[in-house]
Amino acid sequence: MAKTKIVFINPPYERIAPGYEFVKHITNRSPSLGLLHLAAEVRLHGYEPSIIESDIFDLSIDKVAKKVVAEKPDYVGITLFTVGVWSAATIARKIKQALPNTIIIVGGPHISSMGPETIARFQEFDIAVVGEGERILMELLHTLECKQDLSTVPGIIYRDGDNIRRTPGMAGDKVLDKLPMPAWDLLPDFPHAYKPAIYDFPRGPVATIAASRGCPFHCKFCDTSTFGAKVRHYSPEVVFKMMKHLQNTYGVRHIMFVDDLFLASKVRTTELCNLILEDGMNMTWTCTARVDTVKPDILKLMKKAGCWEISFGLETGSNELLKKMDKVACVEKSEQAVKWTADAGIRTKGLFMLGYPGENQETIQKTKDFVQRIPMTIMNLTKFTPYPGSPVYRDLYGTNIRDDHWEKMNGMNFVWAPEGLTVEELDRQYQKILVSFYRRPKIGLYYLKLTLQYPNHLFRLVRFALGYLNAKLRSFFGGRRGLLVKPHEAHLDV
Ligand code: B12
Ligand code: SF4
Repeated sequence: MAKTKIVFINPPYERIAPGYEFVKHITNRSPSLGLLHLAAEVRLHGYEPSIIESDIFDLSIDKVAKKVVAEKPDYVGITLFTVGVWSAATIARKIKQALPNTIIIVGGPHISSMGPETIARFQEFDIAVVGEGERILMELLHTLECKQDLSTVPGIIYRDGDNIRRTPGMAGDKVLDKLPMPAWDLLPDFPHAYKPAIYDFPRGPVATIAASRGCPFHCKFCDTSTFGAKVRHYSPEVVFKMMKHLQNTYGVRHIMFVDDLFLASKVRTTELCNLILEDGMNMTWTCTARVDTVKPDILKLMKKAGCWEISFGLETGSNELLKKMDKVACVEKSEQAVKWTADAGIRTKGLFMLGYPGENQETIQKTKDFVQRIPMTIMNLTKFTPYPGSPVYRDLYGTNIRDDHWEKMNGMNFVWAPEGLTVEELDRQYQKILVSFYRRPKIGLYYLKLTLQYPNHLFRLVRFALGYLNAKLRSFFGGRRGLLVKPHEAHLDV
């Protein structure tokens, strides 16, 4: 008997500002780990899943829809970040036109925070799954197959005539070990097509793992609605097993841990490091950490076990802004943590944002001073975006944010400006902060050395440089005097 088919889609979304398409050669191209987990779960229960990674293969909305229609699946599962909602809805509409009986299920961070609004707005989506998806999706599929009442399924949003109904959620297991291993084998051209941002790893191939889910902090800009405040985790043994599997089966040489709080437990981190060291596993890895979770002893052990880079959410150089963000951190602690990390021989990636409510010329100057003062090797600056699901979204909604900015919510557009600053000024300062960090001889020298040590990055850099040159020339010949953004595409009318 033919198996029931489910196509999972990571839809295309605007990841690069118009005019800057050449940037794709150096940006992060990681797959959706959520879909890999879901595909593994449904396969375990006898379904036949497949995965479409739109952006990684430059698939347009039309191409994705055509691919799905050709498959004639019984179900389609789409993962939704806020930025991808509109393109996902267009894909769903096209699928529904060709295959009216295919049931379209959505989930992911946007649904966990804006589920009812999204289902009400987009008739193309049939059912939404809120929060962690594995168990809920299985219960949902079982209920649909048996044509039972949807009100018995936990954690879903569905239509009942003209009404939108939401069922109560379910608590997840404290230990995640029972989940099947993510279905990396279903990813086309894995691991070679999936690369983190340039210089963000020493040598590929690379894969991602989420060793834990959830974060107990409540930073006001952060959307934690999918996994909530309770940290749940895999045992160190299972994380180690996943790393070993990736190394032995796919030749993976670098792991990116994407947990919100990889260092939530020093005990678990120590155990994982010891397992790696006992095995002699020759692998590098990166993770994220809060500045208050690192100390010299654990950093030294992590370095020995292959840790290559830690991403810290440093956010800003202003204590006043950190307080407004409820970050429960201070600039002095951040500085200490970055110094300890550098002393241990691990690179620091600093994650910053510009334009948070309360930002002004003084806080911007503090950030510029801060980034030059600390021994950080890579700086990631995002344009403050009030993502639905973050506490600050609720604070700002009703001022000058509009929900039809969803497709611009990718951290690369200012969809909101703090009092006293315009979007134009923020854009100017955005460039200046990055330039103040990167245009220093010691940073230039560092990247030169890194390129010589790991020449695999050179190829991407050359493609990026050629793309940039091409865009500049086209702009001059098109009468835009070198400006890369076409004027009508430059800003949102906030
Ligand atoms: C790794 C990561 C990335 C990677 C990979 C992205 C990807 N497609 O997965 C990269 C670097 C590419 C990335 C990019 C961006 N990211 Co990101 N990213 C993350 C991070 C740190 C981990 C994601 C992860 O792998 N989680 C583990 C897996 C298992 O969980 P999951 O994907 O959520 O899936 C589970 C459930 O959501 C649900 N589910 C998901 N999809 C579906 C679909 C169906 C049908 C069902 C039933 C269930 C379901 O079930 C899954 C299994 O339990 C999260 C933070 C977080 N804690 O999740 C931020 C996060 C998801 N990113 C975020 C953002 C904003 C972005 C960007 C838009 C901008 C930016 N600043 O980086 C871009 C572009 C987004 C895109 N469409 O890819 C926000 C999303 C907020 C929002 N409302 O949109 C988050 C929540 C960070 C935050 N706290 O604010 N990101
Ligand atoms: S920013 Fe980091 S520490 Fe703060 S709530 Fe989000 S995941 Fe947790």
